[in-house]
Amino acid sequence: MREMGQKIGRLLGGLGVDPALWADGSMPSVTPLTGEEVGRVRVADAAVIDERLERATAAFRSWRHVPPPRRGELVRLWGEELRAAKDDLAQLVTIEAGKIASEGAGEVQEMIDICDFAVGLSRQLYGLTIATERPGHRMMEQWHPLGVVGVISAFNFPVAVWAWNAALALVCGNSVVWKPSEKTPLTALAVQAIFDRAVARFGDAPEGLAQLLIGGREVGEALVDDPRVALVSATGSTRMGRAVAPRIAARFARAILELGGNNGAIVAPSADLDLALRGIAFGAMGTAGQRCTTTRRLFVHDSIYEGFVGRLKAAYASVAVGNPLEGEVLVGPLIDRAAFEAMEAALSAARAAGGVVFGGERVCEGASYYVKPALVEMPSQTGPVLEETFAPILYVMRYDDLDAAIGQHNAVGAGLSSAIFTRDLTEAERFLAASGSDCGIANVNLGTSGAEIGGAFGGEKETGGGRESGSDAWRAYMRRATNTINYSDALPLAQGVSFEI
Ligand code: UN1
Repeated sequence: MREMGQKIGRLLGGLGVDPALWADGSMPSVTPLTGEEVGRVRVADAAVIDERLERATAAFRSWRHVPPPRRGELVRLWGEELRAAKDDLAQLVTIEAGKIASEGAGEVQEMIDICDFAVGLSRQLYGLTIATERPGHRMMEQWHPLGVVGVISAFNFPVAVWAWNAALALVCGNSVVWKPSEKTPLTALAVQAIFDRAVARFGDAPEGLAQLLIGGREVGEALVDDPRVALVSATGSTRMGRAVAPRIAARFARAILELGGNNGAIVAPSADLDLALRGIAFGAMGTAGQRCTTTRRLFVHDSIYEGFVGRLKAAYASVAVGNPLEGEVLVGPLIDRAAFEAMEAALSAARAAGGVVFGGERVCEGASYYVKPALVEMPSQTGPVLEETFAPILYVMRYDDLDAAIGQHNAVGAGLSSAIFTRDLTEAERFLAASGSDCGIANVNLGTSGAEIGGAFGGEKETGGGRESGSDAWRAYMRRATNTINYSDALPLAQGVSFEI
């Protein structure tokens, strides 16, 4: 116990986090590696929330005047600080979220990548020049900063999701207020300290440009309801999204919602089965099944079913589960007891619906929750298969007709990520076509998880429709103004309307 506390203290101290912020507060931070408490953080009360939102509003008012490439310079410095802090921050992610070392490092790399992207973007916030029907006129679009951006993030990507939002929001001229998951406050404190170092080097950034609000549901609700917050970017369950979306809509604020995923993959007869096996193993078991992009449903063609599922089971049986600080494991712990109970409940429901469960056992007792990933052969897509359970459960089903399999694939509420493994071009294209996968992400010959930052990230239907990260996702963080300028002496009206006075 003492050892883990000391390690955390060393890491946070090295990253410049004031011990007063995490050592004697009221909210415990627990590591899923052992179930021990490793910190006690201070929680923002209503007065602190109000003060920070006031500061964020003032910061926005000044930051919006700073030229975008100069704003990009802050993000460039932030990326440098992240590079320097990568190993320590990755270890904190491992301790607080339970990720294996390479996934912890990968998550910090994702932050660095989005910083690089945002620096380039800071010179590319392009608007269009549009052909106008009126002589002596010019029509164009401008993209202006939006306001205070509220970010609500989940435990499973405790640092990268904030970075996707913050890096874009900042170059777009906004200020940011972040409510991290209650399960991962220490990584949030570390990230804030790293960001503050970049601000110090930058020199003249307004105070309160990016701030942290640690706390429970009430903090998230404050961001959702406060008229000072122009955009709420929320990552979490569909249930959470259903609760917050109408409240954000009621005050006509903007929302980016990244909600649940119930991601499916299809393995077609022509697939490279070695590659498919690896793609599915990482997608389904990686991060202990706790990514929103985790592969949860698998449709395998009848003609290859026995052999392929047999190989998959062998992979499930051999995968190393355990404490990522103590050895070469591929699957770390579930985040907490509630996650374990949800997994148990889903497996019972699957058995009741005729499923045959392989794996899924808890591998140690005590206050931590390590489980063998579960593969469940299902007679049909029913019961728990239709829901997202945030745990390593892969439901496997047979198919014989691709169109029917795509129909089944799309017959769930969520619409985040999807994949097909095939070497048949027509099958691949059918999966990617308008009548194919209905997800925001559709891949061929790679798994459902592990997207890179250059593409827009997000999904349809109950996933919420939001897009973050690359491509033109930045537009959600700005407001568009259409400007028409008349440089003639006449006033021709559009659509040929005549109005002579
Ligand atoms: C999430 O699980 O909330 O595509 C985000 C991926 C990661 C992001 C996941 N780049 O799996």
